[in-house]
Amino acid sequence: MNVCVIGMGYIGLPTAVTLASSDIGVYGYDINEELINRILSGNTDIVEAGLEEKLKEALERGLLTAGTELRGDSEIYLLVVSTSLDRESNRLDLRALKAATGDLGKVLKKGDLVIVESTVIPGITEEVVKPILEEKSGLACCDDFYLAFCPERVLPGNLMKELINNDRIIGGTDRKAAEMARDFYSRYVRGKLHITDARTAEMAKLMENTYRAVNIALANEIAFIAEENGVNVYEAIRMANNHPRVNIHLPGPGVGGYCLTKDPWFLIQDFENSRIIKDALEINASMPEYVADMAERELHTAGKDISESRVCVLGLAYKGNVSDARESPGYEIFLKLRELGADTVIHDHLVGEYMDHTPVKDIYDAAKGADALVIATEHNLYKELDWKRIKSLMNTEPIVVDTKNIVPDSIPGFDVKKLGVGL
Ligand code: SAJ
Repeated sequence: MNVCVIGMGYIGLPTAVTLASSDIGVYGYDINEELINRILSGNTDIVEAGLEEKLKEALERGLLTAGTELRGDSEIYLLVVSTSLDRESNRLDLRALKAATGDLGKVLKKGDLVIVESTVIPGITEEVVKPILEEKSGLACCDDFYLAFCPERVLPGNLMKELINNDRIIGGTDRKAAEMARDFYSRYVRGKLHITDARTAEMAKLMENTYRAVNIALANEIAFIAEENGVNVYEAIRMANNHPRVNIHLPGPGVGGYCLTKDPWFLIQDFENSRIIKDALEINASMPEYVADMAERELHTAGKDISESRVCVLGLAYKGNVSDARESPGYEIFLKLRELGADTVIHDHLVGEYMDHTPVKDIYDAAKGADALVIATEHNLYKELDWKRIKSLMNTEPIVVDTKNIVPDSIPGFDVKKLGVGL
């Protein structure tokens, strides 16, 4: 079996490496030459346990090769290019997927199986991918080649394990395509493989991430209510979640990452009457401003004006212990604090550069001279801080605003304010 992975990004590269680790020959294709060269030298920017060593091993064993030319010598083609959100229209941008599909159509052969893993709205596999492949190849779908949609569902931070252990939904454009895709995934996936049609699978993927985004919005709103009622939201959530059918998520500084910020928009892009999903997106988007205002209030209580204060945001990554800063709530908080006039610095030891901004790598350098620390990401590093040392570096009456509930409720010498914890 020889598989071609089209798009060697956040999902494509770990998938290619996982396939090679299962003794499947893989060719990784991407239009980005720099990325391909980095991969071929055994390096990656993606911080995921086991990824880099497995990449090196796959290259050494000759099971993984990669290039910027799409070849026609595979039997299975995975389309794993990123599908982005057009921020102007809040609609799915299909340009990358269409271009990759067009390239694939030119090399497609009789008997090949194409699997779309990129997140799309219902209908795209059958109404966009299929006609492009048929037109470019001159072949007929379901007769000459086979087409299925199978969304990736892996959690960044635990990617290498989830690629193998998670259940998969396989949406075939016909039964044969679904069965061929199931045979393929059964070569390396230990989770269950659920067969359905392509349109249902496309919709289910969007529903999964929307479920999570809406539930985080609910947790955020509950945090506001807890603050007003003098309740500790984390304790209240712990209690409520004792109920066998309740699973309240955690509040936070906003929802980041490449998935939960865009998939709910895809789901409602042609559904004007959305109420709950739209509101949830708004609540989540308002959180960075809410957190910046919290910091301003706490500084004010300590007799300090934010425009004369230095505030250090801890965490540029969109969530704990990952290097990915896309749609980072920490960055949004950083910008809001600047708007409020604060002298602002942002720390992250895992993120390189984001939006032309390079975070400070050393936590103790970042805290120097600060009046307030705002914790925006649950990096393990922030759970093990030497508070005595931090205090000695910061200004008088230092403040900690914790949006992730990771520091102690009280720290000697600090005024600690937690999101969702009322007095
Ligand atoms: N967050 C909260 N409260 C929570 C959980 C998360 O505020 O209770 C925040 C995080 O801090 C982060 C954002 O939400 O900013 C998203 O984090 P996440 O861990 O919920 O999810 P992602 O975006 O890293 O990955 C999601 C996963 N989807 C689901 O769990 C339904 C993953 O399985 C998908 O594969 C991935 O999206 C994707 O690629 O679609």
